[in-house]
Amino acid sequence: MKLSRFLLLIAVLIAALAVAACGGAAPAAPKEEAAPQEEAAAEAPAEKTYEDLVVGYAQIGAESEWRTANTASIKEEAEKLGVELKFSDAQQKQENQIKAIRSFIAQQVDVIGVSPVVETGWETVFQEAKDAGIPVILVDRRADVPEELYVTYLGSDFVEEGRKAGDVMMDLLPEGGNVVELVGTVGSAPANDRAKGFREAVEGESGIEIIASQSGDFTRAKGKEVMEAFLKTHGEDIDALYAHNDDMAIGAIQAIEEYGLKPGEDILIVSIDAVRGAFEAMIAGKLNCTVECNPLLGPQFYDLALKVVNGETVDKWVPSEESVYFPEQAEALLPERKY
Ligand code: GYE
Repeated sequence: MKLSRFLLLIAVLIAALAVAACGGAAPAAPKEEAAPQEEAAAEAPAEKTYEDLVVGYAQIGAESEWRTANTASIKEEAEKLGVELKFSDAQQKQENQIKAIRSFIAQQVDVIGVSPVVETGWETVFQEAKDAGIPVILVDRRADVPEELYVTYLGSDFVEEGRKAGDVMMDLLPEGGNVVELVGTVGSAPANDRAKGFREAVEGESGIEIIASQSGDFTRAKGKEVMEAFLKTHGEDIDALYAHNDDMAIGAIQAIEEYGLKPGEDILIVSIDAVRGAFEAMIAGKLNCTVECNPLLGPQFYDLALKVVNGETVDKWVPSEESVYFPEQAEALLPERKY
């Protein structure tokens, strides 16, 4: 074979190989890969967006400044995201919350959010939601039910809040003293846990004695009423008050003033929530400390709701981050406070 022919043959072979490699095989490959992808896309349900979400929310009521801020956060965030929200106010009655949940089930909402007013008595209705395939998210307060009956709990560590309040009380009363306690709603998670955490902190060598403990149901009116009764019985023997929320402390402040003593001086006060009213009371020198409990749970709630309906796994507890505030910081911080 002549050299020129041989070279020509080589060139033809190289060209043929090139066509086989690029032109021939290439179109086949994506076809093979595309097929399973197309199949998967056809099988998987389309991801929901916030605009597709229908959420039922069984709120407790409007017992405190905290609750008002919490409700506003849930409603405003729904509006902002385009979520369809069915909101129910149970006026602090468990039976109303249960009714609301049943009506959300009947309306086939995508997700149910609930702040259980008390811890017990939820199994039946949560099971009904589960049977209907509707996930339940506990917001703000826990319920005493088996874990498979809710997808997640979004809220605070109330025991830790109680411990923080107890630590502050020990700093305020280094020699110990007589403390009266205004308890939250009987049987509610924050009342149970804030009582527990406080006791954990002060028991032992602190010299702090809880001489009276009664529920003020988380409201100003009841806080005032119960503080009046404490004063009637114990009068000037009371060194300090531990209130499970700011509203009851604010009610108690009135009772103490009407009794003729100085709140914040004659009777030291530590409470929980860190609402604006507490900052104002600290600025006025009538409250010695407030432990923060964040009510602005709307954004995290809808984020979780969307993840849950789209089949994503979420943690069983999503805690909120919180702080402790004293009178010296109150004036500077008040303008920034959102609740
Ligand atoms: O501390 C109180 C409200 O559940 C954490 O409920 C919430 C509590 C809050 O009424 O002010």
